[in-house]
Amino acid sequence: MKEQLINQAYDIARERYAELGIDTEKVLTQLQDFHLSMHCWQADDVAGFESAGDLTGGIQTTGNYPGKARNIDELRADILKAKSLIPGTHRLNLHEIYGDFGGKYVDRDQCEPAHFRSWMDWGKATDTKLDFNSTSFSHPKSGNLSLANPDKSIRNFWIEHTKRCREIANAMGEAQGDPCIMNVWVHDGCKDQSVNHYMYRELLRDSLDQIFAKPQPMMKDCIEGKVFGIGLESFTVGSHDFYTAYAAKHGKILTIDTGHYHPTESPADKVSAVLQFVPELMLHVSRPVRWDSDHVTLMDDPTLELFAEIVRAGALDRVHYGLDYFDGAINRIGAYVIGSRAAQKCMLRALLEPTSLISRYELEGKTCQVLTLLEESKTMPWGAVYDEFCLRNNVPTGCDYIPEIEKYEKEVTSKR
Ligand code: RNT
Ligand code: ZN
Repeated sequence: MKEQLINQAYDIARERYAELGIDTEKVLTQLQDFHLSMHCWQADDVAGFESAGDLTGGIQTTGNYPGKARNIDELRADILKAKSLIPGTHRLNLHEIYGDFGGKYVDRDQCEPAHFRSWMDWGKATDTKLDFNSTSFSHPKSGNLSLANPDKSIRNFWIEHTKRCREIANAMGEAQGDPCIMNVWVHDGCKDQSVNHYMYRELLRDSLDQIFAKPQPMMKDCIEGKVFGIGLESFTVGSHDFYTAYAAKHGKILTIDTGHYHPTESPADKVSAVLQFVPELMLHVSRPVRWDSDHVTLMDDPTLELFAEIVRAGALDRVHYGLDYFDGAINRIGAYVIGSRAAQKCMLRALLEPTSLISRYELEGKTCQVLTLLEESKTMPWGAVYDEFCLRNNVPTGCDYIPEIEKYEKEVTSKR
């Protein structure tokens, strides 16, 4: 019955969109081809399996909702549960601290592909391609400076770590026959007034040059800047200017984390600017509430605008779609499902925009027509198209995933 209603609503939506020259069947195929890179760290508040140490490095999770994943098996089960409620096929983005260390302490300058072999097997078995991240935070040598540390031994330690991470990423890429996207984000910065900025940035640049010197054909590097971190408020070595310039000069992928900009700055507006100079983008889709708070992604205006800008730029295949939020205050499976589905809805709405029609009006100077189309697009029946997408992917439509999440909570996560 419900299925029938969804089909009927979709049929109507298809005709409404056809009037605007949009083929919803084509859009559904495009959406099927839109793969998120789900971040493993929402499942356990960025704890990882290396040690029981605190989360450091200028990032924080708040909340202590019960049931977070405590080990690799729980984390894998949670990810699979979440994936079963999200239409489409998606990647998993791992941090180095999520290796399969077999109960041993493996320091960051000792990690190797073997520690991720079981992840690669799991990826194959579950049709999940892997992406990767070096981890400079939550370690006794993290301090305030890692790759930009004037102390040679500490800097070399992190250079070694990051080089090894590229080896691991390359092995993942080989195993899955598809490049693994590896992100480098380091927290390096200063809490208070400081004067050695040129030196820190010179050191970071040199560290990156060393790290990237070896070609790794089955992985791609991306680099992520930000404005500030908690406890490192006054200065960030890896600022946006720094990484944008580095990525442009060396042909690296730039990571845009939507929580990493000044509050009135638009991450969406970066897309058409930096894609003139960098080959590709990696997104970290998040939701900053007053600061880089990493709340669960929603279908909000900044995210809609971001995906719209990618589609308008014709850059769908030059972007990698990572998620990056970690809310410890709500059901973590729900956090994955809400955020992933929200990102998909933003992409769907971007794909359903009558861009060529709007573009024509714009070039003819018909601003009223442009605004009309943009405004009316908001209330077009895109929701019926998303429901149909869920139906065709055999996942619950609308709020129907609530009982599934409640059941998993009752039977699994509440017993942890
Ligand atoms: C931190 C960055 C970084 C991390 C993850 C865990 O501000 O956004 O991407 O969130 O690597
Ligand atoms: Zn990020």
